[in-house]
Amino acid sequence: TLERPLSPRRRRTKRGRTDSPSPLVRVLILMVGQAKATVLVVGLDNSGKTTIVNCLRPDREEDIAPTIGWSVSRFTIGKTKLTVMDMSGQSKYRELWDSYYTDVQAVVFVVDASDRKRHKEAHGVLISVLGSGDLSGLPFLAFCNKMDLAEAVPPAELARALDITNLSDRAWHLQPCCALTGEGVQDGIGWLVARIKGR
Ligand code: G3D
Repeated sequence: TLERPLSPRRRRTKRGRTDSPSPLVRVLILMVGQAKATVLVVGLDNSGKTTIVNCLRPDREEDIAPTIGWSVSRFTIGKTKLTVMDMSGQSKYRELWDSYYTDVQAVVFVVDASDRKRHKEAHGVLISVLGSGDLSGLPFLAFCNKMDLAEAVPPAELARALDITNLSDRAWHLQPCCALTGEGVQDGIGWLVARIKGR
């Protein structure tokens, strides 16, 4: 789905999010078993990590708290338990990240597609994350977030800016999304869950 445009928005809840997974994700949910997984969610501050995590939680009424340092969230998709480590992208916290790289089964990297001037910085962070030995070979999902904004770059352009297309040592997927509405988020996680099960 690298260049797939976002479809017209699905029906939304009063809080502005889609209220059911797509048919594709429902099929993936049926396919997954009892696997437990720890998923590392990283990205620059303000990229939308907290919004994505809250959008996936069954308890959708929870308020979105600002990310300070790091936080751990647990939620379930189908029968697969996911633990998400949502860490601030602010540079003063980055040295904390690698202490959470052990016992991780997948990596999610969130990028604000509309913030073109920070894509180089995001690329630098991504290099350091994917360069960690603890994370080598793990399935890698990149969310190209904030696709609802006019300034958002096309996913293919973001893939070039982050040099994702040259990744050959792991399964990867670039998913355009809008965390505010949930569009694309569950599809991306569905891909990740299927990859974790397949390992
Ligand atoms: P972080 O956890 O990566 O730091 P947040 O980022 O999830 O806190 O999101 C930062 C800001 O971006 C929030 O706005 C949030 O509402 C907004 N945001 C997240 N995803 C999207 C998206 O897909 N589209 C748009 N337009 N905005 C998004 P505020 O105003 O609360 O700071």
